Amino acid sequence: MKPVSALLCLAAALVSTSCFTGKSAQASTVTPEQSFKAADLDGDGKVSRAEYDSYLIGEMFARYDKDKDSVITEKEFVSNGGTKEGFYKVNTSGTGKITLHEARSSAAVKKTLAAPFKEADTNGDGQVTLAEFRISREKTLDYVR
Ligand SMILES: [Ca+2]
Ligand SMILES: [Ca+2]
Ligand SMILES: [Ca+2]
Repeated sequence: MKPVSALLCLAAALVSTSCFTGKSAQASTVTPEQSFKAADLDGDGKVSRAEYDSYLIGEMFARYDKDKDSVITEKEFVSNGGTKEGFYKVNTSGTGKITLHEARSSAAVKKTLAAPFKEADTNGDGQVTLAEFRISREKTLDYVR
């Protein structure tokens, strides 16, 4: 199965805003350290897969939910560069509105985030350190291109 490109934009949330703004030249004001700290929920200096997913999905959700009503509509999803197919892959309830809970529990989203996490975790111990995170930033950018 081919990954849904719109969902790959979630992975870009950590490293770039280009997927969402369409302006790749626009530099992000968020440093890798800041992103890493935000992702490391328990503050142990490592980002686990669960923390990684949680952070990226939260970021993605905030970006897609333009009107901040805590749901992503099909219109919001598509206007952010997503596809209808991608939308209904996440919106398993078929209500036309993706909730944060739905996004977090989406198998499609988790599946999409497996590859960038694996790339980031260069020594394969299931945790991403800041050093690994720094290296992976560039790789993730390549991945989502
Ligand atoms: Ca952690
Ligand atoms: Ca909304
Ligand atoms: Ca690691």
